Amino acid sequence: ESAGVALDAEAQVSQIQQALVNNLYWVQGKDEQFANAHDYYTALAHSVRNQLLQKRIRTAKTYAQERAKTVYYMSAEFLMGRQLGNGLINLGLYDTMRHALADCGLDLDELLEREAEPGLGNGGLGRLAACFMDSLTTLNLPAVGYGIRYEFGIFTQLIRQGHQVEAPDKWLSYGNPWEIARPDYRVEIKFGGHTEVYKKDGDDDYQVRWIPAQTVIGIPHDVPVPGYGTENVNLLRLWKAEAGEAFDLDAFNAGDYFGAVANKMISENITKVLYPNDETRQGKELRLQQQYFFVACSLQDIIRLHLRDHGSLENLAEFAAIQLNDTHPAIGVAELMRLLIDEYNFEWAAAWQITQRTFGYTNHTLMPEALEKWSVDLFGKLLPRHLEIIYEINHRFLAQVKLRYPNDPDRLERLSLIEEGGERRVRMANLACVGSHAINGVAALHTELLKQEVLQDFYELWPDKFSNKTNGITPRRWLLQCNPRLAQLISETIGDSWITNLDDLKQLEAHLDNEVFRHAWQAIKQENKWSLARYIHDTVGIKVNPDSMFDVQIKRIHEYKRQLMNVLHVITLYNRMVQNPGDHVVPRTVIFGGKAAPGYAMAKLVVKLVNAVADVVNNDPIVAGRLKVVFLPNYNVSQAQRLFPASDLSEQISTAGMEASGTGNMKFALNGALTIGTLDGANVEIREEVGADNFFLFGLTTEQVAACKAVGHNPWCYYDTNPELKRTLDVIASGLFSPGEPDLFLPILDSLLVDDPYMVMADFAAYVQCQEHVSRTYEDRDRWVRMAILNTARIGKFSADRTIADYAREIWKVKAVPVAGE
Ligand code: 26W
Repeated sequence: ESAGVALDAEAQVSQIQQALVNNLYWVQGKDEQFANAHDYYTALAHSVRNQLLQKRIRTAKTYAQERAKTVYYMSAEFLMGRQLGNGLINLGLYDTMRHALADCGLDLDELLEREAEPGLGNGGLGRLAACFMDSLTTLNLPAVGYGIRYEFGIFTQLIRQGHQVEAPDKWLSYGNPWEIARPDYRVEIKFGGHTEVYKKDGDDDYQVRWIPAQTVIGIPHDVPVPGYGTENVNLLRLWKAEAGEAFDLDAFNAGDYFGAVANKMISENITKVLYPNDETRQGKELRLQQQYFFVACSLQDIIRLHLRDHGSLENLAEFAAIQLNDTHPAIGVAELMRLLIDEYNFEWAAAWQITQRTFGYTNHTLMPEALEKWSVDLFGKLLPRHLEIIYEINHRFLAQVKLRYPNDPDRLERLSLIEEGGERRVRMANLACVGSHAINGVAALHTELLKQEVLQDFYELWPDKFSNKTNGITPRRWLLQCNPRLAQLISETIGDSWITNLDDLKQLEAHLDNEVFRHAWQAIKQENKWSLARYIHDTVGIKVNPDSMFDVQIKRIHEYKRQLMNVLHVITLYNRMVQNPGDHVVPRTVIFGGKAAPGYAMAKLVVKLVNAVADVVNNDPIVAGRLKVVFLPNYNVSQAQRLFPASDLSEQISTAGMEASGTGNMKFALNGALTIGTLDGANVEIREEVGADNFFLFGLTTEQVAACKAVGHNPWCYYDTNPELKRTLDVIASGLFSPGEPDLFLPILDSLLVDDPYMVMADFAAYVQCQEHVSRTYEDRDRWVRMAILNTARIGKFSADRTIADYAREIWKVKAVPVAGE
């Protein structure tokens, strides 16, 4: 029996090696003599991809046979992270592969590093979509993720003289082994032109038709999405825009060959680059084109598949659940109506019922400036038929509202899909609410605030449409893959069921009093910190002390996330050392990572401030290595996978009521970091789960922030009454961090002292005091380790498997369709 297993394993290893050599030869066109690490990576990627495709083919057959209801997750962003390591883990091949490669003198870790990161998202929203795809497949739920194949993903962040500089992200330049283009499933997408009324032959009714001005082709690129320990493989289908077949025949015929080819670029621009704005809207025409393009492509694809399996669109909602990831795909509501009415001859009422039953809408932000609104003018030029349909939806909707609230013109104005007064604009959140049967927020607090504030009128109209679905993360990438040492210790201690049933981590609590276990836990954190220290040294040349507390804030740079408050704390610690060099301090390494939107001046200035403070603090002998500040350039998913396992302290310090959920907060806790945080987003629920004793809470609550603003927040009084805060701002004003540019940071000081919209001044004292408590706790290392273990043990709720199971049961009504093994 065991000899048979050993033989099988040996056979598997030699099979893997054979496949690798074959792919090297036939895919890369090289043999072992000329192959470099990248060739080996590509060959290996093809081996894994081939296995995934085999499973994908069987999955597609099973789903079609079973006529299964399918989830279509529409998202302008999918921040998938690297695929090779994840594919190996999900296929159960990771260890075998490592040995098979080592046998040929190859290092798996080195090959994994060769993969370009597919950065097709900005931050939380895109990464959530990626975690959801992993969980959908792991739960055997039939699903397709629909999105955009950006030729350039989120920009590469460089730091030059402490300033952020953006460079293009050429992630496709060495090819992409994970995608397969499907030109046979191409679709045509129209833009512009006008509409006209006509009479169909033999029909008394008038119909509308759209005479577009331009046609673009959408080519699907399929990426297989494996699940953990399952035969199922779902698809991520990303659309690339190309010019129409005879893209400009007239110009060709007129002899303008060059002009015709140049014209091609206009179409291809649509999927050229990801907009790098997070939470701020820019009413750019190209962005609306991107949104319509991928949604229209996806709806045609959904309809093609549905008609193939079910013959008629009458029952679309029974077999298709389309989820709108924020309002970016909300134009889908108007597009499905157009398809049903103009192309498939449905009556309005029937089309509307199908549409509403098919769509669900997830809101991801409370920030008013992030709510998408498109100028009616721009909208009508690009999508004239859709604008008509939106007006008709609005007309019928408001008539219904008027019946319910006969004398409430203000309410009508607020609910309208069209914002009046000034430039008229289409409100995409209102369109999404009206066109969906389910609306959800992404954390308990966020959903409550949606109901009470941003979407209050819709909540009063349809309370039953609303629900909460607290975000989650995939434990595969965010523990098993990124923290193999901790994953192994956990599996040795409680078994490996936690990988697909994260609540089982609770069993770790029984081992809390086991000293050997606690020491092993601490040793792993220490090793992870050593390896991060090496990475920091290699990337930015800073030597950090691995025995110091690793205090980490990694997320997009945004004023509401308050990286500034963190820097102010660092300056305060520095001031103390300068004033009282002999005082005892708990050594810290404060690590920042994150990108600022290229047009967001204040966020970019914060990046510069962090780097400037680092320059001073890291080089002052008085500090004597007790405080180090590190800004890691180009934070992305791959870097995150190094950071979470090595963190001691997780900074989740947004102004209460502003962070919808956060998901990094969950990744830290899962990897045994303790949180210092406000009562915001999912922090509230994390604290509930891990226990108040195991969470460092500080700061104003949402209600207190609102009350403070209502009476008129006066930041000056904090400056006047808190000498340490005064000193900290004075040091910035002195120019210590901006030699030769004394006014550089004035906009930051102005913002803090004039209106302080994010309540940094109001929360500062509480934050500093809480940080002192953190330091004292860290000194009692055994206590800290116990708290860390409890964080990991009690974080099970935040598995994306739980989140997806909730969506599946309560919104999508989809059931698992497991694919049988070979
Ligand atoms: C139109 C510009 C724009 C672009 C992106 C507006 C808004 C966005 C996203 C909705 C921003 C985003 O990523 N939101 C984050 O979503 C995460 C997943 O739900 C939450 O955990 C974060 O709190 C939220 O900021």
